[in-house]
Parts: sequence; structure tokens; C-alpha cells
Amino acid sequence: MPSRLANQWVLITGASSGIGEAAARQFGAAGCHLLLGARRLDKLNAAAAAAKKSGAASAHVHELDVASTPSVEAFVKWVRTLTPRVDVLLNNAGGAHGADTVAEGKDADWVAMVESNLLGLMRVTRAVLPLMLPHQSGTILNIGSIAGRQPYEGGSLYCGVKAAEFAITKSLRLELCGTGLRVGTVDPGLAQTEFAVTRYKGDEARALKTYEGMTPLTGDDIAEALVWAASRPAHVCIDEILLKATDQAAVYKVHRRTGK
Ligand code: 8X3
Repeated sequence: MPSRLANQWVLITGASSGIGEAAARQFGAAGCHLLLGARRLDKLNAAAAAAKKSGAASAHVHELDVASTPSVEAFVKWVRTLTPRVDVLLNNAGGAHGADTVAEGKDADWVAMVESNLLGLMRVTRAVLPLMLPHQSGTILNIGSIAGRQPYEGGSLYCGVKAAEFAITKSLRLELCGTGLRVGTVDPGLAQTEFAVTRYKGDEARALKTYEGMTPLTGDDIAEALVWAASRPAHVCIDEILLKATDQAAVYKVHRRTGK
């Protein structure tokens, strides 16, 4: 059966690794045209090559820093040279910086998290909407987190920006009601990507401990959910998906096998 997504234009932020890279491959396998943005061009080119190999109709890359309004505007100007239409917007760029308590928190970490997870999502959505609204159909998917639903110590600002993402997704759905566009959030629990390495500032050993003795989600698990949500018939909106590893029943309830 031909994919409902075939030949659709899919824009992915943070497409150089993790969930974004997996989504590029899987939307590519569904026959989509890909518009991939991230800061790291070498990794972005590798992601585009993998997506083409998996069957993408085309895969285009351009540097994108969602923390910068000029960068977002330049990215969308470039998109307009390739297509007048975006069918799927995946707001994926973001991540956690540091795991300090509020008492020990660093301004630089807080600013980085607000800029990428929160303002980045707002900037990119504002800039891309004019490429979606005229067509009266399309899907916006935001990457949230279990952290937005269940706060934890050391996560305060990350939990906060993901709770805000949850609220913004709902506001946007209300604002776009009647336009034919649908808006959803896909919220993972523990997923083994570069997420923990970034949170712990490159401390790979500490990052690995996050997943010790349990089987975490992968970027591909989350990409499957994204492709599924985006490929529902146009009249169906998947408002929200919370997906967790089977070993994780809640933020604090993780089954870890000893001796692994
Ligand atoms: C990533 C999941 O639980 O580490 O958003 O915050 S968690």
C-alpha cells in the first residue's frame, strides 16, 4: 500500500542525531522529502545520507540554530527556495543542560534550555506556519517529555520547559482549530540518545548510568510513533503520546536488572 506520507515535505529540527536523526530515516523510508536543520553540519549531512539510503524522495540540509531568530529566519528562507509547502513540522531540537538543584543552578544552563526547548519551538513554528496554513492540512509534532508531566529533583528548569511545551501544544491546537492543521506532542521517558551526555556535559560514564540495567527507548522507537501520528488520515489528530520503556513505570519507578 503506498504510504500516505509519500512525497510530503517534512521539516525536522535537531535532525543531526537521536530522535531527529531517526525520524529523518523513518520519514525518509515513508518516501518523504526532508528539510533537515541542526547546528552540526557534518552530522546533519550524515543524517541526510542515511535518510536518502532509507528511501527519502529527497533530503536537504541547512544549518539551523533554533536559539537564534536570524538563524530560524534564514533557514525558512532557504526552505522557501525548495518548496512552497511544508506538510509536517517536527519540533525536535532541545535537550537538558545540567542536573543541578535550583539552589545550585547555572544561568548559562537555564538560558540554553529556555532558548532551545521553548523559544526555539515558538520561533520555528511562527516562521513555518505561513508555509502550512494556505494548504488547509498538515501536522505539527512537538517533542515533549515525561519530565513535562512529572517533575523530578535536579530537573526543575528542564521539567518546566517541557511542561510549557505541553501547554504551548494545547494553545496552538486551539489557535489552529478550523485551519485543517493538527498539533500533537510526543513525550518520551528514558531514551538512550545524546540526551544524557549533553545533560552531564560530556560525562559518558555518568550518562550511561542513566540506563544501567534497564532497556531504554531508542530514537527509532520514538520515530515510529512520530511517523504513525503524522500518517493518520487528515481528519484524525493524535493529541498526545506518552511513551516509556517497559522497564520505566514512572520517573522514579525504573526496573534495573542487577549484574548487568
Ligand atoms: C527525557 C526523559 O526522564 O530524562 O526527556 O527527563 S527524562
